[in-house]
Amino acid sequence: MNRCTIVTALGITALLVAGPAMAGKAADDVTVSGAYARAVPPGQPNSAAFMTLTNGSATDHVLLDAESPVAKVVELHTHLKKDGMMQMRRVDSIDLPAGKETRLQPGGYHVMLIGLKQQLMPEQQVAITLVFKDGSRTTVTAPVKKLQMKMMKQGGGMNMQHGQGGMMMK
Ligand SMILES: [Cu+2]
Repeated sequence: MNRCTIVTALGITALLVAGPAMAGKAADDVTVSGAYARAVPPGQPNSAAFMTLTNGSATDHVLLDAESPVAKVVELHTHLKKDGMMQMRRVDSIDLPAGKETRLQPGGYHVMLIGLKQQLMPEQQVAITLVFKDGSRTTVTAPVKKLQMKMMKQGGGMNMQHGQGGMMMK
């Protein structure tokens, strides 16, 4: 009798676990590619991470939050032009429309890393967890990269970063 009850309970649990997965969780539907975090010099308290989020499903999803162990506070930000100046502003969420690619890139949406607990140097890896509105989460590993702008020294191609645009996340 007891055994029967346990088997039944397990069966119900299995149904409950399998059910939501079939509804299309954002973590399953959204593919993250090209993630990276910006390298910062010593003493710089903040940085940002960028990536492309591709929602390959027929369901709209929403990115609600992000987390990372390298910063005290992590926020979703965008850039707005105000009085001719680019300003950052926190956003409550970032829409990930069905079948569309949403880019987090310099000058636009980004994951803001505030109060760095460590210096971000090239070749390091930063874990970033994306939290979606439906409660599902994805953690990506973002390599730390120097942004291009400070690398143009003598005009030649010597300072070009390799692999630009060709990076794939596993
Ligand atoms: Cu920002």
